[in-house]
Amino acid sequence: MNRVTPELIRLLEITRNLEDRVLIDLYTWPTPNGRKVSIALEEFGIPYEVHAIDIGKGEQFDDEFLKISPNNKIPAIVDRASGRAMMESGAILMYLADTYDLFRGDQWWETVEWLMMQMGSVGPMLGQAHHFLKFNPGKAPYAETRYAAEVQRIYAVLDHRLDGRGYLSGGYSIADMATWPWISRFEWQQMDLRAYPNLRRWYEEIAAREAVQRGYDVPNHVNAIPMPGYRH
Ligand SMILES: N[C@@H](CCC(=O)N[C@@H](CS)C(=O)NCC(=O)O)C(=O)O
Repeated sequence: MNRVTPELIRLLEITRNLEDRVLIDLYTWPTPNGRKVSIALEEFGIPYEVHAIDIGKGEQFDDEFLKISPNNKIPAIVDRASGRAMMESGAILMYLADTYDLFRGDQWWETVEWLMMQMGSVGPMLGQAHHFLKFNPGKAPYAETRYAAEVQRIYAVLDHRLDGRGYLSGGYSIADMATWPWISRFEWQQMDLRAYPNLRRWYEEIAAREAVQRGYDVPNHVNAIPMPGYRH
């Protein structure tokens, strides 16, 4: 029979203190790449402290930040336990999955495959679409055509992958956490999610997660999470 001993009470106190202790410093801004990591930290339940790096004001070029993120981009983290500083959202997500043994998907290498697909295709191509379609329309017709086609191709690939599958790699994983914030900019990409039923189902399901809603508003609230059929 288990007894409540003074040792057990002490152990519970230590565990509670550990839960309150900040483990990770997060340097970020409310963009798709930044939200990948704030959403992950919320999902993992890791106590973290947020440091806003205003990339509109050029704070990513400050000497102190460059020591953590030499490529002058958010997100970046510092793990207080090891002192390790890390840049690159994909590497950070793998580090968290590996360190805490969570959200690895059903098969680790499939998770890595879809995470890398996000890092190599989803992010860079959709990011270019934001530049040319949303912020500079009419300036470069070739680029607009090229990136609009790439966005449509990528949405179709993801929709096909999610046909008969809940998530990109078996269970909900870091691959989904990396991809979802980019799809949340579907309006900037001039995409109608209603034309991609599997991707839309996946998107709405993840949007309903409380950890995702908390992570979306880090370091500050900009807008409500866009939902298909609604305009923001
Ligand atoms: N491959 C990087 C991309 C990070 C990235 O592009 N971050 C943007 C914001 S979404 C940034 O910090 N831009 C500032 C700049 O380029 O000066 C990652 O996934 O972490």
